[in-house]
Amino acid sequence: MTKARKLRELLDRPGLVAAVGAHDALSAKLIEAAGFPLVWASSFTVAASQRAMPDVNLLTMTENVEAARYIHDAVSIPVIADCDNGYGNAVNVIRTVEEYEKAGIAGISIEDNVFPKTCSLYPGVRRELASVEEHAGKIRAAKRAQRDPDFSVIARTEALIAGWGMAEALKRAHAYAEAGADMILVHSKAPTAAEVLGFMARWDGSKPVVVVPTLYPSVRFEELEAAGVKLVIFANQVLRGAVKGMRETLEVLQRTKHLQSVVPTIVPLEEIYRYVGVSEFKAIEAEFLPRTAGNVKAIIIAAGSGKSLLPLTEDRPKCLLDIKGRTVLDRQLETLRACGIHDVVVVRGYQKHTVNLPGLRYYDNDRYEETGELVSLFTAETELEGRVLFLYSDILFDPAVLQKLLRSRAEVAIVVDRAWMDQRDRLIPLSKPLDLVVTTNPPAPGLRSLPSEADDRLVRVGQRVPPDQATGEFIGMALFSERGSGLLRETYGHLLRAGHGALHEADALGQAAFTDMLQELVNQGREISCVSVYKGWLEIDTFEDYQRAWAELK
Ligand code: SPV
Ligand code: MG
Repeated sequence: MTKARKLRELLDRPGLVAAVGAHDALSAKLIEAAGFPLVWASSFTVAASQRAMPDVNLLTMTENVEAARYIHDAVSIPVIADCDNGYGNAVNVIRTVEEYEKAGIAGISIEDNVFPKTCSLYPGVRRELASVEEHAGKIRAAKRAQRDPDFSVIARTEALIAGWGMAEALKRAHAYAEAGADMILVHSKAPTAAEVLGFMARWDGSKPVVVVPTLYPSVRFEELEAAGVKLVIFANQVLRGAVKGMRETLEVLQRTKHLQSVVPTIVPLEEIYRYVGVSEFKAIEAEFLPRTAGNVKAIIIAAGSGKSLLPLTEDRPKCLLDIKGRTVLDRQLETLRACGIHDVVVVRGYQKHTVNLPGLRYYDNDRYEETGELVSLFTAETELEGRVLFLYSDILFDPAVLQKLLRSRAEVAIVVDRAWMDQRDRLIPLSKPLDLVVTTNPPAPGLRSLPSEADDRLVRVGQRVPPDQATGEFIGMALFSERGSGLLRETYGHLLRAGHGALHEADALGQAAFTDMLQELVNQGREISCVSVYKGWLEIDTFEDYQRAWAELK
């Protein structure tokens, strides 16, 4: 439905309608968000905010139509544009209608000021009105020029503003109604509503009436409605409120020179992000831009106490174990950065004060002793949005492993080491529990194979997967797309709401491992893509692992 049609339908309903003046696209969005059904693209506020100029026809039609187009583009509700006097005579009015219709504007208002005009509100300025004939001619020209029959033309009389009296106002209103105006705007600078209410008492009702009570703000909506007014315009209050907000913020900033001092009185950045559509922008990026790691955030789960490595971990978590002068965490960060990931979150717990490298964001799971990885991950729940790389804090990996994972377009993808399949006979019985997986299309075992064309999906994962059935080992690295992160949050939310019962291999949700969540996603019918690698990583979980890392790493 066109906005011109929407405006017609809005005004066809019984009762008074309120439109609010916008000075730009953002203020228009706020007006819509506040629940108003109609925007007034005000000449007064556009001139004031965009050019800091008086409302006296200094802005050209082109400047005004551009401002109105931006306002229209930002909202789904209709916009009535204030076109002053039509920027000249009837010839100019015709082009004005053409341009505003092309811009998507639902209706325009044209006032019977001469060109150049003077704002109706300014006290003590010269006022001249166009003749009735001239203005009626402009209204006829406007009505003939419009292409869309639903487009509305409001004829505005300044007779009361100019002090020409009620009889003149009524005479002009009738003439403009006869010329084809869809509505009559009767403007008044009287300090009370008495003047416009007097107009309404004498008006024959042949066309709906519009008022702008800026200078008689005490009038109530119900009073105007009872008098039969159809449209009331709150023309400039949003701009005036914004100026007060800006001025107060500036006063505090000037006094304190400290940003924190204004934080309580300004909107959070996220609110601006919402109005300008940052999440829509991110979705477009994710769908259409080539995949890079630039927008991936890594979340490293480093809360656990690492008991299997005592006494090495007496005073530090596993991620701070030193291997030839650099910690596991240093080495992970180096690999992440080499792969283009610079946004890193660490969930700490055990010996949390020791994990404090600069440039990372930290979340603390202080209940690390009694809770599992999933609780640690959700300690950083607010970070679980966009593309997220999940990482155990005790693995070291070749950049090629991560690069392969980053190419995945799946909602959820995990890295699976296939070396397991060739080694399993040697490894069974297991010397320690491993996160084993069963997948749909594992590569053929034995020497040499090409990756399968078919996508390999996770079927089972966890430490209780029978080793003789396992087709690989989960290395502790997973990638969630924007939708995948949302899915993870939703699923966890459902599990929390459903109570804290067992989750797969865990006796309770609070103790669940990350693999229990992967299994839950699979069981709910979600596809988890398995990215195959062949070795290329180490885990530092036991003393033997640690010795091996010392031996292998430079
Ligand atoms: C405007 O908002 O630009 C108007 C209303 O035309 S007034 O400023 O009262 O003239
Ligand atoms: Mg105006």
